[in-house]
Amino acid sequence: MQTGILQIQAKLKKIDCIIEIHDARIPFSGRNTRLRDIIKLRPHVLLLNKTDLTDFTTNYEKRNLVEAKLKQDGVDNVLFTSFHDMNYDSFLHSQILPLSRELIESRPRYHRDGAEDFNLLVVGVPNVGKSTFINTLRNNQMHRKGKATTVGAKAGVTKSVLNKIKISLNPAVYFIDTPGILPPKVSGLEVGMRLAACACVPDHIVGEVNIADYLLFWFNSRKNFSYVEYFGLKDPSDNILDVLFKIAIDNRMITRVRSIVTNEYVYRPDNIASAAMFIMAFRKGKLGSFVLDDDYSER
Ligand SMILES: Nc1nc2c(ncn2[C@@H]2O[C@H](COP(=O)(O)OP(=O)(O)O)[C@@H](O)[C@H]2O)c(=O)[nH]1
Ligand SMILES: [Mg+2]
Repeated sequence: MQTGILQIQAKLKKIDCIIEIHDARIPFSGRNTRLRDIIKLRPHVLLLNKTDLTDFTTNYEKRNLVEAKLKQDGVDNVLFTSFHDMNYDSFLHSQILPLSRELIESRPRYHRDGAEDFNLLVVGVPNVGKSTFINTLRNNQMHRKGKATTVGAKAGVTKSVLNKIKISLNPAVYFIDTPGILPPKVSGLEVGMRLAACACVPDHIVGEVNIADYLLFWFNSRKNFSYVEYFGLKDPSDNILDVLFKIAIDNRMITRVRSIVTNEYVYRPDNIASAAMFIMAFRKGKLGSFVLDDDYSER
């Protein structure tokens, strides 16, 4: 999993600013600390994306707290985004471009002094929206008439050429068109569970039932019982197997297993399928809008 960092380091020579994307539901959990060493060399903007799944859109106090805490950690430039509902043109021209230009011009450009173009690299852990962002940029540019679109690699010199998407003419600003994939930093069980809940690590690694169990614990400990109504339960419960059993029965999620006692097939509620349904309800925002990292002071 180190390859992500190594690839980014290799590209870095030609990069003027790093745009890191992370899931807004976990502003602190899972961000790669090794990136910090890299960031010190380059200007850095953090996009906290998927704000549509959080209450950052309405709770400005929460935003300010998160920004202040990130600042303490050395992250000075934070933008809140939702790639699902945003005007990319206005985002680029009124936010990303002015901010990255200001950052780039305010410090020496290692290896790149004298270069007239600006290269921006998108990095982040899996599933935070890197491809969504880059693909939209690429599509937007392709549909623009009369302008050069993506700058492809030239035959034979592929190794030294970065594929770039031009987003501004004067000065020429490019996005490198493949993102840097960072391995999530799992510094403890709780962080691992939050990353898993946000799909930054594959479900089967942590296990669907474990992820659902963590979410149930998180909801109950915040006295948030939206899952009770959503899944038509009688009462809140802190027993994940009871909850999954009910969801499985209601949704006819049944699996056939061979009994070790009788060696005959028996039908059982499918806990994994109902756990997946529970997790999906959270991920799609059906249980409400949340910031899982709500214990700032402990982090
Ligand atoms: N709700 C929501 N989902 C998003 C947003 N941006 C991206 N996604 C979804 O998150 C998933 C992962 O996105 P992707 O771009 O593949 O992430 P990558 O792994 O970082 O490249 C996809 O299902 C996207 O549709 C957003 O702002 N809000
Ligand atoms: Mg991707």
